[in-house]
Amino acid sequence: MTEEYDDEIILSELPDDELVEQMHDDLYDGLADEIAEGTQILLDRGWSAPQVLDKALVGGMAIVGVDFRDGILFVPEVLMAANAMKAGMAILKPILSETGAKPVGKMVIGTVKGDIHDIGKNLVGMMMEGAGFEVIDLGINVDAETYIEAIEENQANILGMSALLTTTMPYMKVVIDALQEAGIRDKYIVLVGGAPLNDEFGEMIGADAYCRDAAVAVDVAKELMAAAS
Ligand code: B1M
Repeated sequence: MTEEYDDEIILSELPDDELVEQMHDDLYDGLADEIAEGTQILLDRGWSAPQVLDKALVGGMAIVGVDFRDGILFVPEVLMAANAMKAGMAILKPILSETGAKPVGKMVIGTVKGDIHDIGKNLVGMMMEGAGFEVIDLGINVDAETYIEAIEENQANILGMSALLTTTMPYMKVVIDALQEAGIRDKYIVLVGGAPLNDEFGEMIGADAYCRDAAVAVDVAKELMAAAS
């Protein structure tokens, strides 16, 4: 064994708090295999999937976000970090989306036109599935026509839109206006989310609710479904 291997960090030997810190570093460095390994270790130690997601993955991505904003990290590095985050999410997905119950409703979700950020949207989809909703994910860069076709064809109850850029969030209003013009706005619950949004924006564009995070999206979806029935 060479010297360099002597220094190798064995993730499974770290106590929980150091492992989480190491995972933040590994996410920052875009190390997908290590993130997958760390995620599995925490689950094996009895952490719940939402705990791992929140503390190890979302917490790590928040650090990446700050350094991206400050010009310390650039798009290629952030893409690597996003891929590493997805490796962890792939392990959590079956747990977060597992449900024995029959679907409580249908949601069509997508990231709006011009925007390719999909991590938050994917998370919302997983959590909604976990809460018993059937989720039809349209992916990224979705235009109004595609959203409308999908909700109508699938007879969905909820339309979910995600936007992470201040330049793409106004497109949500374009979609809602298109629903109005087609005379079908009141048939659907429209939920919006994404880091640059807030309650006022949601209200201003005519959405039924702005959802701060995936857990809120689930709660609000359930509440509004119950109120509509
Ligand atoms: Co981008 N990016 N990015 N980026 N990126 C942000 C958003 C930014 C805030 C970074 C920064 O400057 N600090 C900034 C936006 C600034 C602004 O508009 N004010 C930014 C920028 C500028 C850009 C580019 C323009 C950079 C460039 O090219 N120069 C470019 C745009 C590309 C495009 O979309 N056209 C770009 C590109 C990228 C990557 C491709 C490198 C990568 C995306 C990879 C991917 O998604 N597959 C990326 C990433 C990773 C980020 C940050 C670092 C992290 C986003 C993320 O995944 N967060 C981000 C910084 C940040 O947000 N702090 C940033 C983790 C995720 C779990 O949180 O997405 O907020 P979030 O989702 C949450 C809630 O918001 C909510 O629930 C989720 C889970 O709890 N939610 C919903 C989200 N969607 C919802 C939908 C709902 C309900 C709730 O529907 C009902």
